[in-house]
Amino acid sequence: MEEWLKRWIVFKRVLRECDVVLQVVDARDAWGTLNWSLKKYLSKMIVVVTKSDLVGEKELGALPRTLHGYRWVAVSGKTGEGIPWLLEEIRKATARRPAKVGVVGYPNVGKSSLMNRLAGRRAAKVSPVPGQTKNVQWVTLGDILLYDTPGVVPQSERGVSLVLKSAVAAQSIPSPEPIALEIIGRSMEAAAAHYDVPLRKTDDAEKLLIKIAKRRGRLLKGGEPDLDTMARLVINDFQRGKLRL
Ligand SMILES: Nc1nc2c(ncn2[C@@H]2O[C@H](COP(=O)(O)OP(=O)(O)OP(=O)(O)O)[C@@H](O)[C@H]2O)c(=O)[nH]1
Ligand SMILES: [Mg+2]
Repeated sequence: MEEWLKRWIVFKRVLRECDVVLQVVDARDAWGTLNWSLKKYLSKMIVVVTKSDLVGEKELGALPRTLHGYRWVAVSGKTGEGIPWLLEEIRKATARRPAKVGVVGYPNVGKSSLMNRLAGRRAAKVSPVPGQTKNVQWVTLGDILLYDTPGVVPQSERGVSLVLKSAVAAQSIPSPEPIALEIIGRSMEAAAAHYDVPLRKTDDAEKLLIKIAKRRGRLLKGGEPDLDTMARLVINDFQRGKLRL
């Protein structure tokens, strides 16, 4: 499986399943390293502006109170500055215990360093070369479960256009979910109508795919929707012209 797809899958799982998501950005370029496309996770997201030791008070002070709507806290994975405050914010953000807390962000912003600081020990490998963390790694910190993830850049179009042009068969795609979401996202109304599921205003492509999988009875053993299989079916339908968008 292609590396970016593996990362993407881990990233989406952590976003979906964690109670709190720490989106880590680099203080030297907070705006540039902020993934703008994660708005739907806003309510459980805390933006962590790390490497604050590398910028002056003035630069931090110049950041608005929220970054594109996200509340943020400044820390340093190097000096430990701001870490106790962040821990307090995490505890306040969810009543769930143990609390699942995911750490996401661009490659090399300082996710693993932050996790090590929060955990108070060297649990994850840190490196100046982007792409150090290859898989999700977790540590427990009392009643908090911390998940470190590989860095991802916002979802790119790689591979998707080929599938949309039907140049690649649905069966041969290692991870069909992002592509099916792209297809559904083109016209949620048409997709909802085709699969005969109700469409709510609050639905996004992911919610719709879940509904479609349930409607079609594509479920895993535990009753969870089988998104992988359903995504393949959506791509198939699209490629064969059954699903018109
Ligand atoms: N000065 C300073 N350097 C930091 C800080 N946090 C991380 N670094 C450095 O930034 C580089 C990347 O840190 P990592 O923690 O490995 O970053 P990551 O986000 O986990 O990277 P990937 O796993 O590759 O996505 C390393 O050289 C760290 O030493 C910080 O708060 N201050
Ligand atoms: Mg890392």
